[in-house]
Parts: sequence; structure tokens; C-alpha cells
Amino acid sequence: MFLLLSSRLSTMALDGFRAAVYQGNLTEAISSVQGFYCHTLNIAITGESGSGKSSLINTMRGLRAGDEGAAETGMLDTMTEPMAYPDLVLPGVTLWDLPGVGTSYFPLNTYCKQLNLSRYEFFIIVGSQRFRSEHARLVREIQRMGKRFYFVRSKADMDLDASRRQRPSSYNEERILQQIREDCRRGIAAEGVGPPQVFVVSSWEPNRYDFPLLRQTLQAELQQLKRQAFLCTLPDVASLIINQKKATLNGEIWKIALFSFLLAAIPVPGIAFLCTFFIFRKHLFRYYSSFGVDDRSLSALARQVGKPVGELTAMMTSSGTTAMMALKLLLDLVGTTLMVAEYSWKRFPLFGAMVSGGVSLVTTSFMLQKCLASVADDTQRVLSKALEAEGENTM
Ligand SMILES: Nc1nc2c(ncn2[C@@H]2O[C@H](COP(=O)(O)OP(=O)(O)O)[C@@H](O)[C@H]2O)c(=O)[nH]1
Ligand SMILES: [Mg+2]
Repeated sequence: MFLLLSSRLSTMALDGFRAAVYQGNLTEAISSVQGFYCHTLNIAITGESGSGKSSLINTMRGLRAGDEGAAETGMLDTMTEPMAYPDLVLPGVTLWDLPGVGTSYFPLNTYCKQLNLSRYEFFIIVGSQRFRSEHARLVREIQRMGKRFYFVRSKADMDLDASRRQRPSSYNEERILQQIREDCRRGIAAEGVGPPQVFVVSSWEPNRYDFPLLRQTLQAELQQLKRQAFLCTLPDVASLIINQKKATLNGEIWKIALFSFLLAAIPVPGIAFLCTFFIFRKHLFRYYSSFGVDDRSLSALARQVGKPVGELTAMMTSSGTTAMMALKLLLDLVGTTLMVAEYSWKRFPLFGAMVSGGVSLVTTSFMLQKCLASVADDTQRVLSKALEAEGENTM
């Protein structure tokens, strides 16, 4: 009952979010989904083949290899499809046992695409040796998707055993564990992730090393992870609405272009240039404010998500490209208008006016379409950044 009620509320929140994005009120869009989260969390257990992914899943579920319902483990990796295992303690959590990275079926370069990693909300990277390029690649990919992960360094018992045999006199368990943690943290930090969450475990000894901490941390962070998972779905929801709005505004461009045609057809040299310039400028600002990415709206949004406004304005790439494009097109327009004025207006005023108006019509409509597209892209980037910041606020 609780889940049903909550999912109905989530649907209402999503409707509010969509409406606010359509109205260009991004602060309202974020407010409308405050307090909502996903009810399920799909955790992908990934890493190289043989690193102990399946064994970790079994241990997390309180099972041993060979128990009924346990994941298959062993020396051979014949897995070609991800397998789902519900967590037996944490509500709504599914652990996905993924095939190993870097095998002949799943080479490093195509692994993320082949397994469509974007469908998982959270990741546990399992590595059984030193931090390697495969791990770095996974870290980068997860980061690129704006998602989070834990790094689990497995088979701690083997490292400790080897160390004990090699240097029995200077053997110090905590020091070795710390060295392993440091190696992993360094590797992850080199990919620009901080602070890395690293757990050194042995699936054969679930009560020792960092295994209890891994379970406690996941349990403690579960609500936040579900909230972040929910926020991660919103850019796609927004994308549909932003495209819808772009299509509507695109459909109106011909009217504006026609207006600019009529004005530019007035047989006074230079008028086409001025008309196109002012019409373009007026509508560009209208696009910024109607999508909610004008200066005032961006400041309000930055305040709401607790980020410096510069982080949001950095997402706005349209201003630069639009200005350059406008300048070039306007210069072309001035040239054409002057030429038309020189050769046609004096002798064939009607022809001159038509050419001048036509150039203005084409230029206005081309520029507005381009600007609209880049303002829409900016909106998508700004909103994604704001949602990411909102996700960080829940941490
Ligand atoms: N000593 C030790 N061996 C482990 C541990 N975890 C897994 N293994 C062994 O490593 C091999 C591969 O494990 P598996 O879970 O199948 O790896 P996967 O391919 O990543 O799923 C198996 O023979 C496991 O018994 C561990 O924590 N300690
Ligand atoms: Mg396996």
C-alpha cells in the first residue's frame, strides 16, 4: 500500500516537474521533486573476470557457493548475460552480477556499451589485484554517467596470507590492509573522483576486514542512493519536454521571419539589416527567459541548489556560438543589402525590395532556428547540472 501510494505521489511530482520545465521555471521543477526517490535500486557488480564478483554477491546475501539460489562461482567465466539477485536484507535492492570486463566476449573497449551500463543506478567495482586500467576505465564511465560507485578490493585473505608467508617477522595485518586501500584510493583519485569509497574484503570471511563496513555503509546510504537514482532519471524526462517546447517555438519562426521580410522590403537601404538584427536579438532573449536560462533565473537556480552561479553559466555555450554566427550572418546581410541597394533599388525598386526582404527572411529564420536549438541544449545541460548538485546536497 505504501509503495502504491508513493508511486502515485511520484507520478504527481513528475507531472509537476514536466509542467515547470515546460513553463521554463527550473527552480520550481526542482522543488516539485523534492523528497522523492526511487523505490528500487539496481546495483551493478562489475570488474574483471575472476575478481570475485559472484562470490561477493553470495556473501552479501548471506549465502555460500553451491547454496540454493546462490550465484555461480569458479575458475571458469561462462557468463554472457547479467543476472539479477535480490538483496535479502535491504528493501528494493537488486544486485546484478555482470560478466567480467576484458574477456573475449566483453573486451574493455566495448564492455560499457555491450552491457548498457547506463541502466544501473549504482555500481560496485570489484578488483582482486592492484588498481588497473580496466578499473580506471570503469571509474571514468560511471563518472561520465554522473553516477556513484564503491570500489571493493576482494580476496584480502590471499594478500594477507602471501604477506604472512613472505615476511613472517614483520607481518602487520592492518598495515597491509591500509596499503591496499591506499593503492585503490590513489588510482581512483587519479581519475578525479573524491573522496573514493574503498572497501578491502574477503568474501570468505564476511565478519572481518571491511566487509561489515561495506554493508553498514550501503545500508546507511541507501535512501540517498535511491534519491540520487531518482534525480538521475529526470534529465531524460526533461529532454522530452524541452524538445516538445523547442518544436512549438520552431513552428512559430516562420511568422517572425515573415514579419522581418515585410519590414526589410521597405525600400530604404540598411533597413533589412536593422530589422533582422533587432528581431533576432528580441527573440534570442525571449528564448533565454522562456526556457528559464536567463541571468536572473540562473541566479535563482544556483541559490536553490547551493552552487555558485558560475557553475551553471559554464553550461551555457549558446551565447558564444550564437554571437559569432549572428555576426557573420549579419555581415553577409549588410553586404547583400548594400549590393541590392546599389544595383537594383534605383532601377527596379520592387525587385530590390523583394530580394532584400527575401534575404532577411532566410537569415532571420536560419538564425532563430540555430539559436533556439542551442538554447534548448543549454537548458538541458543547466538542468542536469542543477539536478547533480541537488543530488550532492542529499549526501
Ligand atoms: N581466497 C579467496 N578466493 C576468492 C574470494 N572471492 C572469490 N574467490 C575465488 O575466486 C574465483 C573467482 O570467483 P568468482 O566469484 O566466480 O569471480 P567472478 O568471475 O568475478 O564472478 C573462485 O574460485 C572463488 O572461489 C575471496 O574473497 N578469497
Ligand atoms: Mg561470476
